[in-house]
Amino acid sequence: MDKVAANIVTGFLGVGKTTAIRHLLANKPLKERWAVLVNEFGEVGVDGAILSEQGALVKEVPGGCMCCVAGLPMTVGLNTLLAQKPDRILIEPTGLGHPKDIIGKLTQDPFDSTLNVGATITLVDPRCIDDVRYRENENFHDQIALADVVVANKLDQCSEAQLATFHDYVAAFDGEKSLVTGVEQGALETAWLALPRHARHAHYHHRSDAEPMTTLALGPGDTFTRKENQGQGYISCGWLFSEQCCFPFDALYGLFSNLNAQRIKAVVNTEEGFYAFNVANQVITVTPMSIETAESRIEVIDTQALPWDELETILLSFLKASDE
Ligand SMILES: Nc1nc2c(ncn2[C@@H]2O[C@H](COP(=O)(O)OP(=O)(O)OP(=O)(O)O)[C@@H](O)[C@H]2O)c(=O)[nH]1
Ligand SMILES: [Mg+2]
Repeated sequence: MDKVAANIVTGFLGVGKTTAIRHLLANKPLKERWAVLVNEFGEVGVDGAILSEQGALVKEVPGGCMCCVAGLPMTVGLNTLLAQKPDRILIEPTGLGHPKDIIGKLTQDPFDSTLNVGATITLVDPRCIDDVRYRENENFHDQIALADVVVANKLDQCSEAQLATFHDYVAAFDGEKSLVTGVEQGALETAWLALPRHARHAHYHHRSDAEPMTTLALGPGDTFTRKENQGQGYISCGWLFSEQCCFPFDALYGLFSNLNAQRIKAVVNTEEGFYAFNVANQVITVTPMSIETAESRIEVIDTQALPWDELETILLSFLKASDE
């Protein structure tokens, strides 16, 4: 049996992984079918909806690092995609995951007989390197250590000096890199996926602190449900709203713009249609989507617990106001 090409596209929370995978999907060879396995720290899973817009086969593993959540969601997700015989699988681990263990798991039994894992691409926001909170973060470090291709993203936001610091920082890592470069808007070239992978002897260790995975779902007649997650110094709260819920666009935009959270991601049914809302580095991006009916998903991530109840009251008040 031919092995299926696979690549990991990794990088810290909000660096632009999903944007980069969308770009790769838009530029893939026309004849090929590509699939995406997307893993999120938050419980509701927002990136899957964003990536599905690109017409790829998508499988989501929400609720924490996919090598940690028990119940084999990563194996189940990969097998579901492999059963559809794609030409390539792109894997987006959560920015708050364990890239070493994920690569280890993908390159050993049983996946080494079905997947041909190519270059691992790590995206980095050069502005983070001067910030000790990132530099001292084990995942941030591991993601660069394990990369074959290191790409500075968000070049539009960073200075020449920050870019020079990025190149010096990456050059100081042991081990060969196939390419170190920079882009805007995750504009990765598909040819980079075929660059050589340098074996790094990562070995998968099953984590004993694994939490069982449960998929967040609405009960019959429920308007919404919510779930929090916590780990690696981050806390998230995600809400899932029923298909009937419709939010006022301006009120939601105002709320997300003023909420002081490290990361907000949402795909929401608004009075103006479906929109993806994204906040990273205090900058909000809004993208119209072609979905017609779906549940609305909102995920907020920060290093501390935010007043989730208050936030929920505000979200529900928007629904009441739009009913009137
Ligand atoms: N200014 C600027 N914004 C960018 C660039 N690339 C991505 N973004 C924005 O950064 C935000 C996060 O992008 P995503 O692609 O969702 O990032 P991610 O790494 O998948 O995020 P998580 O999955 O939550 O870790 C979005 O608002 C993007 O529009 C860029 O080159 N420049
Ligand atoms: Mg993402």
